[in-house]
Amino acid sequence: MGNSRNRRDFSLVLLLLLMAPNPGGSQIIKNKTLTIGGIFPMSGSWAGGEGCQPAVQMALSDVNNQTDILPEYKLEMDSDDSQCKPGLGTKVLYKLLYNKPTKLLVLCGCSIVSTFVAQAAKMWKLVVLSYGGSSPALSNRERFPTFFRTHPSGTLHNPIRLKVFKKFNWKRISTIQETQELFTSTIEDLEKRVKREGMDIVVRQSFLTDPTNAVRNLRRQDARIIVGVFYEDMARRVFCQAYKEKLYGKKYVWFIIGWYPDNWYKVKDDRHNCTVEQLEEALEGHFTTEAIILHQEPSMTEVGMTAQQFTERLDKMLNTSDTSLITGYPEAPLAYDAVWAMAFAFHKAAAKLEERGMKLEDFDYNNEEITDAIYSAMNSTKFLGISGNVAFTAKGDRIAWTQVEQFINGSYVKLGVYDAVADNLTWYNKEKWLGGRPPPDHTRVIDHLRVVSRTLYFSMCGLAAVGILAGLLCLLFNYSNRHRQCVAFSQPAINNLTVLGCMLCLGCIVLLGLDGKFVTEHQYPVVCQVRAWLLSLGFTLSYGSMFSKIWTVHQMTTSRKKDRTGVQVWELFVVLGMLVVLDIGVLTAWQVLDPLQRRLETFSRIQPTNTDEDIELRPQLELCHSENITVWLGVVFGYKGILLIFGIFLAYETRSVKLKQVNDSRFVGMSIYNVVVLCVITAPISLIISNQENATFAFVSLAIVLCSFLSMGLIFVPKIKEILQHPQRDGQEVKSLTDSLVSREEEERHQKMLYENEQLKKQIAEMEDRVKELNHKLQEKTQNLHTGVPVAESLECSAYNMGAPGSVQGWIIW
Ligand code: ABU
Repeated sequence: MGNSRNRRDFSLVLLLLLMAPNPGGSQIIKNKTLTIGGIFPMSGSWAGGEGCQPAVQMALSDVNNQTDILPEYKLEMDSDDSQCKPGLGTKVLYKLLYNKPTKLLVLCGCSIVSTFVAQAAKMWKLVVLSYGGSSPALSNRERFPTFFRTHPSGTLHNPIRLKVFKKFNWKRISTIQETQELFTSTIEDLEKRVKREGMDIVVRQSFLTDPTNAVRNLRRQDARIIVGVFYEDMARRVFCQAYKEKLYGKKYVWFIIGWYPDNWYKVKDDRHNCTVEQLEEALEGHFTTEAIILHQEPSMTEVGMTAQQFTERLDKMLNTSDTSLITGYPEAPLAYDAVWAMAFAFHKAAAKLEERGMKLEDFDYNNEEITDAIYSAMNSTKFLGISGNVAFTAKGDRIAWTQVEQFINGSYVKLGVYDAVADNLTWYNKEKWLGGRPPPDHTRVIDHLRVVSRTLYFSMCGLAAVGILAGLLCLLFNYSNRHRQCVAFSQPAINNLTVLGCMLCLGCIVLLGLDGKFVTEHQYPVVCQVRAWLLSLGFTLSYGSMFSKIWTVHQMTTSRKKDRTGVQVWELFVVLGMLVVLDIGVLTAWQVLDPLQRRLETFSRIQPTNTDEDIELRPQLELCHSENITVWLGVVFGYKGILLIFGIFLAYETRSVKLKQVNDSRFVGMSIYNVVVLCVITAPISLIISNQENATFAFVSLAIVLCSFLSMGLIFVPKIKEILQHPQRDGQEVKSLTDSLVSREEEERHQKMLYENEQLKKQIAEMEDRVKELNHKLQEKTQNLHTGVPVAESLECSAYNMGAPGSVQGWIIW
């Protein structure tokens, strides 16, 4: 308490002294010199020396002009350029250490140099004060025991970033960083904080020298809210790549470090190939976060100047019209205050040392007491400087407010300030969004159920309805013409079952197109099961009845039973019944053991074409599925396939059979051909295209419609035609349909008899020729009787030549 009052009194006195005019502008005589070392990055990743070195010079001159601060001592500085390279920075440190005079403290900037310098300096008991070291890693007292900085730590940006994320409800954050301890530790701190708030770092990318792949990966991984931490030179390359990858615009929000000079992207840089306009386009709308490092009030500070006066003096020193291109210009107040902090600390330490009979100039890199005195004086230093309230935490860190700005139309607009100590964010509501509103933190993925097109569905239902109606008419026709021979001899009961089967299959078309548009998730499994039953039983009834007919015809024509007289109807029903029982058995087992369920198949996301909203559609398709569906389909397709193959064989075998009792067997055979061909095409193709809802539905429905129409047509159209052509005929029907039993065997016998007949005719013709010849010879003999040739001898020869007595030839001759 007393300590803090002392500090306040000290500051007040100091302020009054500083503000008091130097009487008569008299020459201030300070006869002793204290030398400090200065390491300035004049080029490289952060060329902050450009803006900070003049500020340091200004501060040294201002301190030296004060009689009450270090009245005996004049501060001098030996400095060199580190190019923001740790190796060169260390070399400069050694040069400072090994060259006289002894340095009492080292001022440095740029985190990567500060880290090396601060780590080495402890060996020389040297206090290091950084005006431009933001690395959170520097807040490690064990590693850097003599380190202080006026530059706030990079982690100071994270609380305000978090506030903004929360404000706009962003929970999925992506990061991209240059691989430097400074940035890695900033991102690690951000990750911890983000997790604590229930958010997530979803993408983390880093790069060493080339950001191309890291930026590309951000795009690939759908990064939207991107925190980028890198030096200014890399920032230009990152945004050039972001421009090329189109990782900017209304869907993206970039958060970058705010300590670059305002026109940092306009600096000529050969390491990227984007124009300033392109960079400006990519940068539009990005956010920056930074510590507030310029006193915000117009009031006088404790270093005898207002912030405004400081800026004017610095601008004059820099002698440039555009300070927005000078790196280190924003940090210049930190450099200026660093010198003042050092001066106050030396002043305090000198007084303390004097009590112990020691002096600051006694320092020789071994004297721990002097280092401790400077260290504790620095620790307790507190004043209102150009950069605001200067004070150091136990870790040597600077405490400061932070601000967030947005790049709107080519310039930075302050959106809000955050006081981390009071946890208070003041927001000015000046943000602008390229899309008119804050973008979401990820692409909104909307599940999109792929359903059968309504037009297709209702068209197929219409066709199915026509088919069912046609089936009903066929049933009616069968009933009303049951006494006509062409109907009565066609096994009308079996034909009715064929029609019924076709109607069931046609009805199934309605169920095939029932999807999420019409039924709920819970109703869908029922639809699946009813579909399976209807289609399977419909097929068995229609095809099975045709099969049983053709089977019976085949049995009839190949039967060896002599007493077989006609078709037994019960035989037809037995065959069909067996098939139906088999079907019911398999379907029941399937239903009980492994019932069909609704399964959603998900496809790769697609971009909707009719909206420019940041959404993607995830297509999903409802499918009927059961655990062992392949086994069940194998069983069902297996026995139905065997039935189809067997059916086609029987149809071929009985292709020319005309059976009175089954007068339409040849049409049934043709119908079987059709069904087999359509099933053989449809079954595998529908399995292959099962993820194309419209194509599958159209294909299967058309196959059902074709099978049903052809089957009913082939069975009923000839009968209808016959009845229409001969409406009055009763009991006599078309010959082609009702011929008597003629089997292929009979046909063969008939052919054989014809052949034998031909052979006999030939033999008869030969015999007749022979008879003619003999008659001719006889006539000659008769004439010879009158000329003296013996008749008996002549007859004997002829008889011998004609064959044995009693043979056909012989019989004909005689
Ligand atoms: N504001 C500049 C910080 C530079 C650095 O930490 O290296």
